[in-house]
This record gives sequence, structure tokens and C-alpha cells, in this order.
Amino acid sequence: MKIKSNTYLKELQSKINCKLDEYMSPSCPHLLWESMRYSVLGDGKRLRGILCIESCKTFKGSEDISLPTACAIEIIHAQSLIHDDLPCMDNDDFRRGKPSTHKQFGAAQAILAGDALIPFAYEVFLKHTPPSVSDKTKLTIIEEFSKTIGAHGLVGGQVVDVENAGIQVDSETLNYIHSNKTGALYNFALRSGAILANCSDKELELITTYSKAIGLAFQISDDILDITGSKESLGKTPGKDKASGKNTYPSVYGLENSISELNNLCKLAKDTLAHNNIKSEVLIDIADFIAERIK
Ligand code: GRG
Repeated sequence: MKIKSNTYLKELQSKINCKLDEYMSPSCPHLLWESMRYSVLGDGKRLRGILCIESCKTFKGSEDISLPTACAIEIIHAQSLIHDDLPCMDNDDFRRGKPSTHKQFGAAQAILAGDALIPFAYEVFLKHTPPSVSDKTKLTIIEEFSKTIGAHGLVGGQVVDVENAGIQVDSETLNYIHSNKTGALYNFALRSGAILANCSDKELELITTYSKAIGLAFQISDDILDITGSKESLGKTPGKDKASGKNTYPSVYGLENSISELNNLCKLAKDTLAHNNIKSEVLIDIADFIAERIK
């Protein structure tokens, strides 16, 4: 698991954290900004943001052009965690090793902080992406971002997840849930980085194959860790999927099959890069990290 010791990845993590801190300078109303900052600046891995930057650099783009998009992605990710933790959804009192936002600030404030983060993500992208990125590219990214986070992506996946709690779903529905509630943001992270770098259609297709594989793999690893992980290592409450009758890879396929599928997907992601001469040690490391984080 090189990601934890990899100085380069730590540097990227701290660059994203510094920019988020800078973009989210406290303002009025104070409580709103306090709760927004509490949620966004918590101790996250910043994997999605890092993937966006790395995808951009892989196709000869730069950190400068992709950092605002990486931050917008992490802002939306934090928003989705706030709402996911609410008692009416996944109901978790802990997140990133701290009380979840509704526990710290109350449900009304948590909902409103999440609401405010959605337009704020767009504001960050539009205000801070350098003028060297064309308006056409910005519009392409905004259209894809909107599809990713709404009914065609995160919200759609979450709705099907919530409405099927306690009901055993088939494999197609399970893949729909995982690919949308979690995979969609991974997919956007990698595709947006590549689009910012003006990649070719073929390169976009290949990075999409990589992103779909690791996005699904990440949710499978999350499902496995819900069974095998501890509150300290996860920073959230383990064992909740089973208690709430959630459909997960282990609940549908069993633990061993889930581990094999996780490994297969991470291998597919890495092979896609290797067989097509897409050179990125970081993208390889992240696929390895996702496969190995359950160990
Ligand atoms: C985005 C408009 C909009 C609505 C959100 C609530 C909701 C709709 C969707 C839920 C999406 C969700 C929370 C999926 C689970 C994703 C997941 C596995 C999160 C954990 O990711 P990590 O481990 O977290 O990368 P850190 O804390 O490291 O950032």
C-alpha cells in the first residue's frame, strides 16, 4: 500500500487541502461556513481529487488547470457524505474519525451545509479554472459534472440503494447502485482530468474503462471493510450495512467472491493502462491501493 507512504501522493493531498482551505475562507453566515468547512476540510483521503489531477497530467495537462476541478469534486464528495450520514439515509454518527456533520451542528444545519456545497462546487470550478481552459471545455465539464451528481449518477444510485434496503436485489441492480452512488464520481474525476488535458477520443475511452473498474472496485472494498474494518481504521461505524439490510457485494456474492471481483477489477484497470501504453505510476498505485486496502 504505497499510497500512505508515497511522498508525492501526500504532497498532492496537501495541495488539495490547502486550496480547499483557501477557497473556503470563512464568511457569513458564520455557522453555515463553519459547518461547510468542518465537512470539507475533514481528514479525507482526497483520492478522487488526486485521480483528477493525475489523469490530467497523464495526458500532458497540468496541476494548475486541474486543481480547481479536483477541489470541486472533493466538495461534492463531502456534500454526499453529509447527506449520506443523516438519520434518514445511512444514519452514521461518525465520519472521518469525528462526529458527522448533523451530530456536530444538527440535522437542519447539516442539510443546509450540504445544499450550499453543491453550487459552491460549481463556483470553485468556474472562478478558479485558469482562462487557458476554453469556455467550450468548461461547458463540457459542467454538463458532465451535472449528470454525474444528479439523477443520472450519485442521487440516482443513492435512491435505488435507499429504496431497496432490506430487499435482496439482483446483480444488475447492485451494479447500478454501486456504479452510480460511488462509481460516477470516480468516473467524472478521471474523465474531467483527461478532458481538461484535451485528450483524444481514444484516450478518453481508455481512461473511462480504468475509471469504471476502479470506481466499482472502490465501493466493493468499502463493502468489505464494513465487515472486516474497525471504527478506528475506518473513521466511521463498521457493521452498518448488515444491520440496515443494505445490498452489498458480500451480501449478494459472499465475501470470498467479492474479494476476487475486487482484485479482477483492479487488474483490469491496470491492464487497460499497460496494454495501451498509458504511463502513470500513480494510477497504477491507486488501483493497487484499492485492492490492498482491505488487507
Ligand atoms: C451529490 C447532489 C448530490 C447528492 C448526494 C447522499 C448522496 C446523494 C449520495 C451518496 C453517495 C455516497 C456517500 C456513496 C458512498 C461513497 C463512499 C464509498 C465514500 C467513502 O469514500 P472515501 O473512503 O472517503 O474515499 P474519504 O473520507 O477518504 O474522502
